[in-house]
Amino acid sequence: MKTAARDFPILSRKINGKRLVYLDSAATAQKPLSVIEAEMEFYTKSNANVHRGMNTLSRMATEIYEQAHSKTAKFINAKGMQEIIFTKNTTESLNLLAYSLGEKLKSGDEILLTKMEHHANLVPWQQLAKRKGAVIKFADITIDGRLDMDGLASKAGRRTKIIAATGASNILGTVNPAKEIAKIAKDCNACSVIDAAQAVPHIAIDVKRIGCDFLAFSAHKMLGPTGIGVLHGREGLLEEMDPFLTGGDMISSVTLQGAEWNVLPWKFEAGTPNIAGAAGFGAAIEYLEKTGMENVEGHEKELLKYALKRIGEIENVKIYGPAKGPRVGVVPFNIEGMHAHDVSEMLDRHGIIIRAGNHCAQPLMHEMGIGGVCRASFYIYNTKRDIDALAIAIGDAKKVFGV
Ligand code: C6P
Repeated sequence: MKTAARDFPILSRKINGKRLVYLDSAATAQKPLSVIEAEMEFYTKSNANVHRGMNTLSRMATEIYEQAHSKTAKFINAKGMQEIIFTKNTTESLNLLAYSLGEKLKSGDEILLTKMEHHANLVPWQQLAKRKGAVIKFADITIDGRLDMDGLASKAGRRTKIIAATGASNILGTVNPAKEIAKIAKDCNACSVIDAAQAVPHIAIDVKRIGCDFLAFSAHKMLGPTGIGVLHGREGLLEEMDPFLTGGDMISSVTLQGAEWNVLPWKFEAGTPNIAGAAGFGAAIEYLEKTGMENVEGHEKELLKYALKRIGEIENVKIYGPAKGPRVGVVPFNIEGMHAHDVSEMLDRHGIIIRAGNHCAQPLMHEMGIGGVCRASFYIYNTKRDIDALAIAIGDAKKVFGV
């Protein structure tokens, strides 16, 4: 992708005397200058609290903050900013749901998840099930790393109240059929929740087309700042839910006896939010829109194809994940005879940043029968040259370890 790498200042630095090759965007993406500058501009020109003062600065801050909501709504084709709640990250968005949506669950109700979930879309539901006496069921994964959709459909039934699934796996890269999952939920009157932390940054997402009830994602994985995340929810459902956090700004009136809630989305945004983060997030969305999500997707597809071939050719390297079907730019692999952490450390010596371990998805590791895995993940600033560097460094690591 022509534009990308030079827009990202960090990519011109060296690591251990070598060119930085950043292959860990699934953990967090690097930031273009426009995002860094948007945060700086907010602090240098408009810093004030939002929704709190009839003064010029507060009005400017409020406008920037609200515009970021509108840009997000447009980016995923939501009805409007009333359906966009800013949180700290995907994890907080899913916890919000497990409390606010989960409140209506009763003993014996069922929550349907999958065996490829990140802990963020598993532990909050486990806690909810404990509080309410609900039952959690899991859809299986096929041998080639896809969701067993027939199994998922057969496990959904009269008692199912929530179906929560990842839009794209952070380890396998598998893109799940969110529209079909939402339809299965709708057919049994359950709410659908899509953990789109690894989907929104990489593929064009249209919540109206998918038809899901809720969608969660993080700004930091899509070129934006850390500390800001999104929960998209259907307006009618958000109206029915009580807030998870309470306090300032989320109320319309308060007496000593009680309180009335503010309108959406502010009802779910208690306290001073991450305003500078929202300014940066708005700039990140603008950057992705200018690039075009179809180009982001196309670029990653090409890199993925190249990486699967290039890394797949190396002897004693096992690559995981589906051989066919939609998949984001994530390559999980292990080198026979080497611990994933050792591989990661050896690659670091070459200036190559990957992630190794269980990637916050221990049950999936268990399903795959492995303790950990190396993961190279791509984004718009990566090139085939980065993959060549990875392949050479893997070869070198094997030599050093004699495997
Ligand atoms: N996965 C990874 O290296 P937060 O940390 O709240 O922004 O995102 C949580 C999360 C939820 N769902 C999926 C599918 C994810 O991949 C992540 C974050 C990172 O894989 C950090 S553990």
